[in-house]
Amino acid sequence: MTEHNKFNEKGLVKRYENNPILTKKDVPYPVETVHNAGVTRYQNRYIMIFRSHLRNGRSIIGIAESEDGLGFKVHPEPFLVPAKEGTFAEHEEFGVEDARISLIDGEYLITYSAYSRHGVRVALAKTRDFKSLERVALITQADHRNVVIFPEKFGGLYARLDRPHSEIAPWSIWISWSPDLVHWGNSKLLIKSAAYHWDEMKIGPGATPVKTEKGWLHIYHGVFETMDGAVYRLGAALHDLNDPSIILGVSDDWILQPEDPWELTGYVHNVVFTCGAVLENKKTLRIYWGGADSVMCTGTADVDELIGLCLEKPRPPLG
Ligand code: BMA
Repeated sequence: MTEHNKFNEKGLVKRYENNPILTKKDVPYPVETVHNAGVTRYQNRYIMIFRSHLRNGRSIIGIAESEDGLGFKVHPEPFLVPAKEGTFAEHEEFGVEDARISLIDGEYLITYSAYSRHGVRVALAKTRDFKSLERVALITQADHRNVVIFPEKFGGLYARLDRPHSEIAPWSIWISWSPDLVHWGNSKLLIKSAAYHWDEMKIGPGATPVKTEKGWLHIYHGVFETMDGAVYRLGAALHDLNDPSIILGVSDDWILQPEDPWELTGYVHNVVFTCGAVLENKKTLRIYWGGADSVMCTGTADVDELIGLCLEKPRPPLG
Protein backbone atom coordinates (compact mmCIF):
# COMPACT_ATOMS: atom_id res chain seq x y z
CA MET A 1 0.00 0.00 0.00
CA THR A 2 1.46 3.37 -0.95
CA GLU A 3 0.18 6.63 0.34
CA HIS A 4 1.18 10.09 -0.67
CA ASN A 5 0.01 13.64 -0.77
CA LYS A 6 -0.21 14.65 -4.40
CA PHE A 7 0.01 18.35 -3.69
CA ASN A 8 2.45 18.57 -0.83
CA GLU A 9 4.80 15.69 -0.15
CA LYS A 10 5.31 16.97 3.36
CA GLY A 11 1.59 17.30 4.08
CA LEU A 12 0.57 16.13 7.52
CA VAL A 13 -2.15 13.84 6.23
CA LYS A 14 -0.99 11.44 3.52
CA ARG A 15 -3.88 10.71 1.23
CA TYR A 16 -4.50 7.12 0.14
CA GLU A 17 -3.65 6.86 -3.54
CA ASN A 18 -6.92 5.14 -4.44
CA ASN A 19 -9.20 7.78 -2.94
CA PRO A 20 -12.12 8.07 -2.99
CA ILE A 21 -12.64 4.74 -1.19
CA LEU A 22 -16.45 4.75 -1.31
CA THR A 23 -18.89 6.46 -3.67
CA LYS A 24 -22.59 6.22 -4.46
CA LYS A 25 -21.74 3.66 -7.18
CA ASP A 26 -20.75 1.22 -4.42
CA VAL A 27 -24.16 1.42 -2.73
CA PRO A 28 -26.71 -1.22 -3.78
CA TYR A 29 -29.74 1.05 -3.18
CA PRO A 30 -30.42 4.46 -4.73
CA VAL A 31 -28.46 7.28 -3.05
CA GLU A 32 -26.86 10.48 -4.31
CA THR A 33 -23.92 10.84 -1.89
CA VAL A 34 -21.70 8.82 0.47
CA HIS A 35 -19.93 10.84 3.17
CA ASN A 36 -19.26 11.82 6.81
CA ALA A 37 -18.84 8.27 8.14
CA GLY A 38 -18.16 7.06 11.65
CA VAL A 39 -15.60 4.24 11.62
CA THR A 40 -14.54 1.66 14.21
CA ARG A 41 -12.88 -1.72 14.53
CA TYR A 42 -15.19 -4.68 15.13
CA GLN A 43 -14.04 -8.33 15.23
CA ASN A 44 -10.87 -7.86 13.13
CA ARG A 45 -12.77 -5.77 10.62
CA TYR A 46 -13.44 -2.11 10.06
CA ILE A 47 -17.04 -0.96 10.21
CA MET A 48 -18.05 2.26 8.51
CA ILE A 49 -21.47 3.88 8.97
CA PHE A 50 -21.85 6.51 6.31
CA ARG A 51 -24.35 9.21 5.47
CA SER A 52 -26.16 9.29 2.12
CA HIS A 53 -28.53 11.84 0.66
CA LEU A 54 -31.66 10.40 -0.90
CA ARG A 55 -33.21 12.11 -3.90
CA ASN A 56 -35.63 13.95 -1.61
CA GLY A 57 -32.58 15.75 -0.15
CA ARG A 58 -32.83 14.03 3.24
CA SER A 59 -30.20 11.69 4.66
CA ILE A 60 -30.00 8.10 5.89
CA ILE A 61 -27.07 6.07 7.25
CA GLY A 62 -25.68 2.98 5.52
CA ILE A 63 -23.12 0.44 6.69
CA ALA A 64 -20.03 -1.02 5.04
CA GLU A 65 -17.24 -3.28 6.22
CA SER A 66 -13.63 -3.90 5.32
CA GLU A 67 -10.72 -6.21 6.12
CA ASP A 68 -8.01 -3.59 5.68
CA GLY A 69 -9.73 -0.23 6.29
CA LEU A 70 -9.36 0.69 2.62
CA GLY A 71 -11.66 -1.51 0.51
CA PHE A 72 -15.22 -1.39 1.89
CA LYS A 73 -18.26 -3.48 0.91
CA VAL A 74 -21.66 -1.95 1.54
CA HIS A 75 -24.45 -4.02 3.10
CA PRO A 76 -27.59 -4.45 0.96
CA GLU A 77 -29.79 -2.50 3.40
CA PRO A 78 -29.24 0.84 5.18
CA PHE A 79 -28.25 0.71 8.86
CA LEU A 80 -30.20 3.64 10.27
CA VAL A 81 -33.22 5.33 8.69
CA PRO A 82 -35.64 7.78 10.36
CA ALA A 83 -37.76 6.08 13.03
CA LYS A 84 -41.35 5.41 12.05
CA GLU A 85 -43.05 5.98 15.40
CA GLY A 86 -42.72 7.64 18.78
CA THR A 87 -40.49 10.50 19.93
CA PHE A 88 -37.62 9.53 17.64
CA ALA A 89 -39.91 9.62 14.59
CA GLU A 90 -40.95 13.15 15.50
CA HIS A 91 -37.30 14.26 15.68
CA GLU A 92 -35.90 12.27 12.72
CA GLU A 93 -38.57 13.31 10.25
CA PHE A 94 -36.10 15.25 8.04
CA GLY A 95 -33.33 12.65 8.22
CA VAL A 96 -30.39 11.27 10.17
CA GLU A 97 -26.80 12.44 9.60
CA ASP A 98 -23.12 12.25 10.53
CA ALA A 99 -22.83 9.29 12.92
CA ARG A 100 -19.90 8.83 15.31
CA ILE A 101 -19.02 5.53 17.01
CA SER A 102 -17.48 5.08 20.44
CA LEU A 103 -16.68 1.71 22.03
CA ILE A 104 -17.11 1.46 25.81
CA ASP A 105 -17.38 -1.82 27.75
CA GLY A 106 -18.12 -3.91 24.66
CA GLU A 107 -20.94 -1.61 23.57
CA TYR A 108 -20.73 0.63 20.51
CA LEU A 109 -22.35 3.98 21.24
CA ILE A 110 -23.57 5.80 18.16
CA THR A 111 -24.39 9.51 18.17
CA TYR A 112 -26.05 11.10 15.16
CA SER A 113 -27.84 14.28 14.12
CA ALA A 114 -31.63 14.00 14.04
CA TYR A 115 -33.33 16.62 11.86
CA SER A 116 -36.96 17.67 12.09
CA ARG A 117 -39.27 20.68 12.00
CA HIS A 118 -38.09 21.30 15.59
CA GLY A 119 -34.44 21.78 14.50
CA VAL A 120 -31.41 19.52 14.79
CA ARG A 121 -30.79 17.45 17.91
CA VAL A 122 -28.33 14.67 18.70
CA ALA A 123 -29.63 11.16 19.27
CA LEU A 124 -27.86 8.24 20.93
CA ALA A 125 -28.23 4.61 19.86
CA LYS A 126 -26.21 1.54 20.79
CA THR A 127 -25.30 -1.84 19.37
CA ARG A 128 -23.08 -4.79 20.21
CA ASP A 129 -23.10 -6.45 16.79
CA PHE A 130 -23.91 -3.81 14.13
CA LYS A 131 -27.00 -5.84 13.26
CA SER A 132 -29.53 -4.77 15.87
CA LEU A 133 -29.64 -1.16 17.01
CA GLU A 134 -31.31 0.22 20.11
CA ARG A 135 -32.20 3.90 20.25
CA VAL A 136 -31.47 5.20 23.75
CA ALA A 137 -32.40 8.89 23.97
CA LEU A 138 -32.27 12.30 22.36
CA ILE A 139 -29.35 13.70 24.32
CA THR A 140 -29.39 17.39 23.36
CA GLN A 141 -31.91 20.11 22.82
CA ALA A 142 -32.25 21.77 19.40
CA ASP A 143 -29.33 23.45 17.59
CA HIS A 144 -26.71 20.93 18.59
CA ARG A 145 -24.74 18.73 16.17
CA ASN A 146 -21.46 16.80 16.09
CA VAL A 147 -21.50 15.12 19.52
CA VAL A 148 -18.64 12.66 20.12
CA ILE A 149 -18.42 10.52 23.25
CA PHE A 150 -14.97 9.73 24.69
CA PRO A 151 -14.35 5.95 24.55
CA GLU A 152 -13.57 5.82 28.27
CA LYS A 153 -15.20 6.99 31.52
CA PHE A 154 -13.56 9.52 33.85
CA GLY A 155 -14.24 9.07 37.56
CA GLY A 156 -17.32 7.01 36.67
CA LEU A 157 -18.72 9.64 34.27
CA TYR A 158 -19.12 9.59 30.51
CA ALA A 159 -17.71 12.64 28.74
CA ARG A 160 -18.72 14.05 25.39
CA LEU A 161 -17.69 16.92 23.13
CA ASP A 162 -20.63 19.10 22.19
CA ARG A 163 -21.34 21.75 19.62
CA PRO A 164 -24.19 24.04 20.64
CA HIS A 165 -24.93 27.12 18.57
CA SER A 166 -26.38 30.53 19.35
CA GLU A 167 -26.06 33.96 17.78
CA ILE A 168 -24.11 35.34 20.72
CA ALA A 169 -21.71 32.37 20.87
CA PRO A 170 -21.69 30.64 17.50
CA TRP A 171 -20.59 27.02 16.91
CA SER A 172 -17.91 26.22 19.50
CA ILE A 173 -16.66 23.01 21.14
CA TRP A 174 -17.90 22.29 24.66
CA ILE A 175 -17.63 19.31 27.02
CA SER A 176 -20.47 17.74 29.06
CA TRP A 177 -20.62 14.87 31.54
CA SER A 178 -23.13 12.14 32.32
CA PRO A 179 -23.54 9.31 34.81
CA ASP A 180 -25.92 7.34 32.56
CA LEU A 181 -25.55 8.56 28.93
CA VAL A 182 -29.04 10.11 29.10
CA HIS A 183 -28.67 13.05 31.49
CA TRP A 184 -25.81 15.41 30.61
CA GLY A 185 -24.52 18.49 32.37
CA ASN A 186 -21.66 20.38 34.02
CA SER A 187 -20.98 21.77 30.52
CA LYS A 188 -17.92 23.90 29.84
CA LEU A 189 -16.67 25.77 26.78
CA LEU A 190 -13.34 24.35 25.56
CA ILE A 191 -12.42 25.68 22.10
CA LYS A 192 -13.70 28.65 20.11
CA SER A 193 -13.12 29.81 16.55
CA ALA A 194 -10.16 32.18 16.35
CA ALA A 195 -10.49 35.54 14.61
CA TYR A 196 -9.14 35.72 11.04
CA HIS A 197 -7.99 32.13 11.29
CA TRP A 198 -8.82 29.11 9.09
CA ASP A 199 -11.52 28.13 11.62
CA GLU A 200 -12.87 31.67 12.05
CA MET A 201 -16.51 31.00 11.12
CA LYS A 202 -17.20 27.84 13.11
CA ILE A 203 -15.68 24.74 14.61
CA GLY A 204 -17.09 21.42 15.74
CA PRO A 205 -16.04 18.07 17.15
CA GLY A 206 -14.98 15.67 14.41
CA ALA A 207 -13.71 12.13 14.90
CA THR A 208 -14.09 10.20 18.15
CA PRO A 209 -10.93 11.08 20.12
CA VAL A 210 -8.17 8.47 20.25
CA LYS A 211 -5.99 7.76 23.29
CA THR A 212 -2.24 8.40 22.94
CA GLU A 213 0.54 8.50 25.52
CA LYS A 214 0.44 12.31 25.55
CA GLY A 215 -3.32 12.84 25.66
CA TRP A 216 -6.59 12.36 23.81
CA LEU A 217 -6.04 13.33 20.20
CA HIS A 218 -9.10 14.91 18.63
CA ILE A 219 -9.44 15.74 14.93
CA TYR A 220 -12.04 18.50 14.53
CA HIS A 221 -13.38 20.62 11.68
CA GLY A 222 -13.11 24.35 11.19
CA VAL A 223 -14.78 26.58 8.65
CA PHE A 224 -13.65 29.78 6.95
CA GLU A 225 -16.05 31.98 5.01
CA THR A 226 -14.70 33.24 1.66
CA MET A 227 -16.19 35.24 -1.22
CA ASP A 228 -16.77 31.82 -2.81
CA GLY A 229 -18.56 30.36 0.23
CA ALA A 230 -17.35 28.27 3.15
CA VAL A 231 -14.21 26.08 3.19
CA TYR A 232 -14.21 23.10 5.59
CA ARG A 233 -10.81 21.97 6.87
CA LEU A 234 -9.54 19.68 9.65
CA GLY A 235 -7.43 20.56 12.68
CA ALA A 236 -6.08 18.75 15.75
CA ALA A 237 -6.52 19.27 19.48
CA LEU A 238 -4.98 17.44 22.43
CA HIS A 239 -6.97 16.87 25.65
CA ASP A 240 -5.58 15.80 29.02
CA LEU A 241 -5.69 12.02 29.52
CA ASN A 242 -7.29 12.11 32.96
CA ASP A 243 -9.47 15.18 32.51
CA PRO A 244 -10.43 15.87 28.88
CA SER A 245 -11.84 19.26 29.87
CA ILE A 246 -8.20 20.39 30.05
CA ILE A 247 -6.89 21.39 26.61
CA LEU A 248 -3.16 20.74 26.25
CA GLY A 249 -2.96 22.36 22.83
CA VAL A 250 -4.86 23.19 19.64
CA SER A 251 -2.91 23.20 16.38
CA ASP A 252 -2.56 26.64 14.82
CA ASP A 253 -2.31 25.07 11.35
CA TRP A 254 -4.94 22.97 9.67
CA ILE A 255 -3.90 19.37 8.99
CA LEU A 256 -6.07 18.77 5.91
CA GLN A 257 -7.84 21.00 3.41
CA PRO A 258 -9.83 20.30 0.23
CA GLU A 259 -7.34 19.62 -2.59
CA ASP A 260 -8.34 16.54 -4.54
CA PRO A 261 -10.97 17.12 -7.29
CA TRP A 262 -13.63 15.17 -5.31
CA GLU A 263 -13.01 17.41 -2.28
CA LEU A 264 -13.14 20.63 -4.31
CA THR A 265 -16.32 19.81 -6.22
CA GLY A 266 -19.43 17.85 -5.36
CA TYR A 267 -22.72 18.15 -3.50
CA VAL A 268 -21.15 20.94 -1.40
CA HIS A 269 -17.83 22.17 -2.77
CA ASN A 270 -14.64 22.73 -0.76
CA VAL A 271 -15.36 20.33 2.09
CA VAL A 272 -13.31 17.80 4.04
CA PHE A 273 -15.33 16.67 7.08
CA THR A 274 -14.49 13.88 9.53
CA CYS A 275 -16.59 11.73 11.83
CA GLY A 276 -14.07 8.91 12.33
CA ALA A 277 -10.40 8.10 12.85
CA VAL A 278 -8.75 4.93 14.14
CA LEU A 279 -5.27 4.20 15.43
CA GLU A 280 -3.58 1.74 13.07
CA ASN A 281 -0.84 1.40 15.67
CA LYS A 282 0.75 3.69 18.27
CA LYS A 283 2.41 5.77 15.54
CA THR A 284 -0.23 6.06 12.84
CA LEU A 285 -3.70 7.55 12.85
CA ARG A 286 -5.99 6.63 9.98
CA ILE A 287 -8.44 9.43 9.32
CA TYR A 288 -11.63 9.08 7.28
CA TRP A 289 -13.31 12.11 5.76
CA GLY A 290 -16.13 13.03 3.45
CA GLY A 291 -15.04 14.87 0.29
CA ALA A 292 -17.40 17.65 -0.88
CA ASP A 293 -20.29 15.91 0.92
CA SER A 294 -20.17 13.34 -1.92
CA VAL A 295 -17.56 10.59 -1.38
CA MET A 296 -15.51 8.95 1.38
CA CYS A 297 -11.72 9.33 1.50
CA THR A 298 -8.96 8.21 3.84
CA GLY A 299 -5.36 8.96 4.69
CA THR A 300 -2.88 8.59 7.52
CA ALA A 301 -1.04 10.96 9.79
CA ASP A 302 1.88 10.45 12.14
CA VAL A 303 0.60 10.59 15.74
CA ASP A 304 3.76 12.28 17.06
CA GLU A 305 3.59 14.93 14.33
CA LEU A 306 -0.04 15.72 15.20
CA ILE A 307 0.79 15.92 18.90
CA GLY A 308 3.84 18.07 18.11
CA LEU A 309 1.66 20.47 16.17
CA CYS A 310 -0.76 20.79 19.11
CA LEU A 311 1.97 21.28 21.71
CA GLU A 312 4.66 23.18 19.83
CA LYS A 313 2.66 25.30 17.39
CA PRO A 314 -0.56 25.99 19.29
CA ARG A 315 -3.14 28.72 19.05
CA PRO A 316 -5.22 29.88 22.05
CA PRO A 317 -8.11 27.43 22.61
CA LEU A 318 -10.48 30.28 23.41
CA GLY A 319 -9.29 32.47 20.52
C1 BMA B 1 -22.18 20.98 8.00
C2 BMA B 1 -22.87 19.66 8.11
C3 BMA B 1 -21.97 18.56 7.57
C4 BMA B 1 -21.50 18.91 6.16
C5 BMA B 1 -20.93 20.32 6.13
C6 BMA B 1 -20.54 20.77 4.74
O1 BMA B 1 -22.98 22.03 8.47
O2 BMA B 1 -24.09 19.68 7.41
O3 BMA B 1 -22.70 17.35 7.55
O4 BMA B 1 -20.51 18.00 5.75
O5 BMA B 1 -21.87 21.23 6.65
O6 BMA B 1 -21.67 20.85 3.91
